Amino acid sequence: MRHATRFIGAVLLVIFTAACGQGQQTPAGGAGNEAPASVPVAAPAAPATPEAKDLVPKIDPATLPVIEAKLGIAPNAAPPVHRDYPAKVIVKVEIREVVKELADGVKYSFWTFGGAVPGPMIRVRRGDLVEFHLMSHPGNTMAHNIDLHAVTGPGGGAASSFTAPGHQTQFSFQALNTGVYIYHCATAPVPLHIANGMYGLIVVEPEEGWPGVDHEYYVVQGEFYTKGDYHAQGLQPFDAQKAIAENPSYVVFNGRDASLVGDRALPAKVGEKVRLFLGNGGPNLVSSFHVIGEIFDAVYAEGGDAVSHDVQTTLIPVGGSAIVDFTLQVPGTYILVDHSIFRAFNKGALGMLKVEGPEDTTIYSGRQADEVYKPEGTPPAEGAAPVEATPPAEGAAPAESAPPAEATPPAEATPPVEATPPAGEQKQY
Ligand SMILES: [Cu+2]
Repeated sequence: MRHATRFIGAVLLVIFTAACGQGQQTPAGGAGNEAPASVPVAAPAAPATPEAKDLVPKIDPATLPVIEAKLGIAPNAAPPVHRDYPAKVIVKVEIREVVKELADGVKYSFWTFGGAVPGPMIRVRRGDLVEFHLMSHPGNTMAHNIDLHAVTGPGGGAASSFTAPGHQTQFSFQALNTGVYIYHCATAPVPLHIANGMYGLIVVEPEEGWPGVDHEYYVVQGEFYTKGDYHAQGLQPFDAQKAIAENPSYVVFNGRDASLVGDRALPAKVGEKVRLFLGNGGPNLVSSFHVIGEIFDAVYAEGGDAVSHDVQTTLIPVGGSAIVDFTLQVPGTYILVDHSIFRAFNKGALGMLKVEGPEDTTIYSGRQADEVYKPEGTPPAEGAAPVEATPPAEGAAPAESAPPAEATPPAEATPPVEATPPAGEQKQY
């Protein structure tokens, strides 16, 4: 059996190598999907390169219905498009430079799309014509623009949208590709504009839409470089040296420490399906996005249309995205983290999803035992009183649902329930 597997593997390798070779013969600039007719194709059932999507049908802008975009304000996603025809979608976004809280007692001078970090979530349908209006509040001090990664065209719209304070600009683009795309300011110095919070997501739905879910949330990671350390109080200026060294004081979701914690946790119920539209504005750090205690049923990796199933942690590149879908079976508090874990517990990259509903003790039992463990041959400590297993204090939250305050050990660092031997085995000690 093992030999057979190896043999099949070798054959596949040969076919794959041959197929790649053919791909290299494709003239540059071609779609590369079809081998020349004269070249024999070794594996007709397995195309050498992925199929290209159908081209977006031509549109006549003059005949399109005109729709004002409904934007999503984080953590709420923009509503689904629910349309089976292309439209001209008007998007209006105002740039505002605002001083807001980055953490409790900590202020920062943000540059924003729409007054918040991230900027509003924009949602259109593949093939739509997007008419983009960028307004800059007269009180702003800097010129800004926008580079939308969903744009096919130079600069993603940056040059066409360069907008001085007290001005408004307009350009349009057709959304040719499905996916979840970051937008950001691209005015020099670009890193500073992004570091100050100028990013958000534009989602281009496939023509047929995505499967429906019960909740769609909008979460964008980004880091902030302040002169003071994490939680140093007062108005904190930007620290260029920390930014160049990629050593942020804060790594947060939705532009603020604890933006999804406590009363601001994302709500859901047992039995519901949740979809997260995830982005990473950076400016520097790739995110290893994980939800503690959940497995993603589906991940649209990098916001594209390739769907992976049964994923624990997904990478979100800077200037990139992902969609994750999962169903909730068990109530409790689920912790959203960047699994580069010091960021989660020491720099703010931590959020919560609070799930209410009935327990299912088959799927997850909760703690079944906590008894004294004394391996054979362990001498009793001199004069030590026998240690009784201490029941948790009444009213104390279980580790899984405890809000990880600074001094609280992280949920993952607590002795995992799985490590506790079943009660039957434990009795032999
Ligand atoms: Cu800017």
